[in-house]
Amino acid sequence: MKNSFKALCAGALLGLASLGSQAANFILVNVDDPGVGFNDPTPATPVGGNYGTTVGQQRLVAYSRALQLWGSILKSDVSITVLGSFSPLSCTATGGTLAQAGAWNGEINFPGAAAANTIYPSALANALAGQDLYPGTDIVDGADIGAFFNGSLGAPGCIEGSTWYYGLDNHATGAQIDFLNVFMHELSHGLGFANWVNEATGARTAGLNDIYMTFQKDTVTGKLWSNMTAAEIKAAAIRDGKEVWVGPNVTARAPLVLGPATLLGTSLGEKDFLGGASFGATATSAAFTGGVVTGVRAGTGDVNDGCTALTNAAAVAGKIAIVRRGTCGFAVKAKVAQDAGARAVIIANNAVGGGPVGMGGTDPTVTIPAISVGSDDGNTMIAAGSFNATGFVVSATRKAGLDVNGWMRLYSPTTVALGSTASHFDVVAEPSVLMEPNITPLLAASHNVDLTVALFEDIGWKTEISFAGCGAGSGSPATTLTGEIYAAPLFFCADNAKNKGDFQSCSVQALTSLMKGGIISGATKGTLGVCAANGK
Ligand SMILES: [Ca+2]
Ligand SMILES: [Ca+2]
Ligand SMILES: [Zn+2]
Repeated sequence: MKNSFKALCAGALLGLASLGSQAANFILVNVDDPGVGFNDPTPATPVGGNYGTTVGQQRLVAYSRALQLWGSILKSDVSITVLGSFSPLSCTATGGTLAQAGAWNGEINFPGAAAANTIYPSALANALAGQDLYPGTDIVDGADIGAFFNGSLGAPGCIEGSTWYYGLDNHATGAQIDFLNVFMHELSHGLGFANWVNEATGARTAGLNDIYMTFQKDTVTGKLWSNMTAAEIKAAAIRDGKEVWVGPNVTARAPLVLGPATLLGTSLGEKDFLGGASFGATATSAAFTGGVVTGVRAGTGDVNDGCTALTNAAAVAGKIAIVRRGTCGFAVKAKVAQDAGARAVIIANNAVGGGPVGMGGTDPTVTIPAISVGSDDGNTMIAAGSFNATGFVVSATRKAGLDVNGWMRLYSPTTVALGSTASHFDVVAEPSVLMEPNITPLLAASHNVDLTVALFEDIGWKTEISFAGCGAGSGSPATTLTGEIYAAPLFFCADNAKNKGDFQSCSVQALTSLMKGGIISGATKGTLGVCAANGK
């Protein structure tokens, strides 16, 4: 089919399991060989609501829960086919691949497409078109998503000391990696939380835009990625802090999910900063409270680069110095500032539009603390010559993860991380969200997917509560504005109930507490109550 694009390469089809009725019905295609992965017969003790008694069963149960959860949220009349595996992936004793997942096929110019000549992941394209646009030569070829997990994790020679936690309650401890959180994250990539661009080259898949990139904006040029050349995309992809998501749903809901940003207070306004330099003392708020003076050196070039002795040491002494990145190492600049008598140093990025950067380098003789600021802020601060800093302040106006315009930042490290760059929210989001590049300890995707649903709605997904037994089309939202999954308590009840009566009383209790907590309305409680009465 000429409008279809293969995104991943296929494995062999060995088994098929259907996962029952949801608004969006997911079909898991188990591509593991007998005896490994999903078929691993090693005995296991039931844990955290996962009743499986073999490693393979527990993998299947946890995998299925993630499909149920997304199935209870997303609306589609077309089954979503997921190729799943727990076979070994590449790894060493200390690191390696936890999972690989993404869209398996893409579609353009189908009935219901909002944008022309724009690639949609096939799960979303099928949902919008109301039909399977590419049945394929077989179920593997025509699948929508591939999600492959590293079944060797924790074995000798493979990320030793870690294990998967297959409980359904997000209670992983210590070195356990919470599989449900990881899979909820990976499945999101396959459902559309990813662009189809190679950020190392700027090249598009088949030379076409994709729906995700139509919401990605570079705030330095003011252009959407869909309006950029490959060279412009390549340059933008590494502008840390300057790549944002401009979809209306994420933009509206992010302030409800995120906490306040910690910024450097100054007489010139609040500024983004980054601490944690690999040299010098720990950066504290007290150390960055007081007068700041721009460092000046003799000679040509950027006289504010702090690479040789400062000529205004008398003004800098006892103050916080500010100098600019470039020509010499960060630790060199810190030492020059220290030698001039500075008690702390701010180093401004010199890359056009660049944000604060992590600062490496070693010099055990550096004893003053250092932080970095972005180039635009840095230029303003350096041009001022002197100003006042008021330490690290909890911003009254800015949320952690949003840029100065209130847009959600996308992950754009200064070195491209293929597969991670741009297709995640930025790590600066706090509390951390599901779609940051790293799975963090406080995530609870068993019942909350924070801003992921908002992004799905931005790219065109319809969402609607559904639960086995109540069918599709109840017309109620599937999550709260902060991403709490309405059906999640009912899944918990189903996990733990011995019989239908148990399930119903548990469900009524769960729904009542949601209503009393102001999470769902009385009307939604009624809708879900019908589902609950028919479930289990
Ligand atoms: Ca298909
Ligand atoms: Ca974070
Ligand atoms: Zn990811």
